[in-house]
Amino acid sequence: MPDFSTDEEKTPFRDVTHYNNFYEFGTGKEDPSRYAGEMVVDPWSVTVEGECDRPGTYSIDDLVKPLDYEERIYRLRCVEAWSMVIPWIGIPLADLIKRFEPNSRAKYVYFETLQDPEHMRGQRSVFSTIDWPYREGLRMDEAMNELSFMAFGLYGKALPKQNGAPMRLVVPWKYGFKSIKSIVRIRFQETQPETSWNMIAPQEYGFYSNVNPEVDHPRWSQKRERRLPSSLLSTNWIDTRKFNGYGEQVAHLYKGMDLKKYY
Ligand SMILES: Nc1nc2c(c(=O)[nH]1)N[C@H]1C(S)=C(S)[C@@H](COP(=O)(O)O)O[C@H]1N2
Ligand SMILES: [Mo]
Repeated sequence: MPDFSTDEEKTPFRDVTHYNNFYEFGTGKEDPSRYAGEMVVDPWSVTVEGECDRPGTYSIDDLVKPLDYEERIYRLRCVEAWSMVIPWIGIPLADLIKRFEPNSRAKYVYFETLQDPEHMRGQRSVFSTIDWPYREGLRMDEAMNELSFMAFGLYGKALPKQNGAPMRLVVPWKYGFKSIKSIVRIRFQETQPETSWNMIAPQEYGFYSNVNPEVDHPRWSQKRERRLPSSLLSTNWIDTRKFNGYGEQVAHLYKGMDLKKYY
């Protein structure tokens, strides 16, 4: 299965779990590993609503148990110009979505992260720019693409809390912020959903946000990325690839669209 793997060196477990973005626990890269332990993930349920024939509240066990896990080794490219290679455990997002039987009005799927300020200190911070809960979304055909993945684990273990336990999205051809963590709500919609970073700064973070080295972020270049781990002594800069190297599987989704405009 060459499409779902890579020969590139995997980022060590330690870096995958101690250099994170999860603003619910603070904006520092080590805040999530330090504080996500406070998040309560058991019990966990996910509300499914909107344009589908099987709405309802599902326990995480209901969602996970009947399905077979697979491993996928994907590149993750953050919009901040660092990247990792992570072995995820999970299921194709399409398989999960089909169980809810979206109807013909479902053009987009929206996701929401847990909101629990008592246990998520970043949600209590007066400096926070995000209007909680963290929100993301995909066009339906993007969500049904074979690459879109719902992860329950990494490196063969259940997802660490700082990586988005118990269930997070992985959309490897888009900037990392689309891969929303600790999901509690899935909604099928006719209209394009509002998404957190797009609401904060639409000129910097588009709804689509496909990885594209030809379109710079207004404040920095996207031509290259720092492949982790890196230190002051050794920084591994590599060229960023269009669609993060997944163009063969996804470029067709954007035919006729101005990818610069939709950044
Ligand atoms: N709920 C939530 N999901 C989130 C984020 C966040 O702050 N909150 N950060 C995003 C960003 S910017 C990135 S790069 C990835 C990082 O995933 P990782 O920490 O597992 O590597 O998570 C994404 N998902
Ligand atoms: Mo990111």
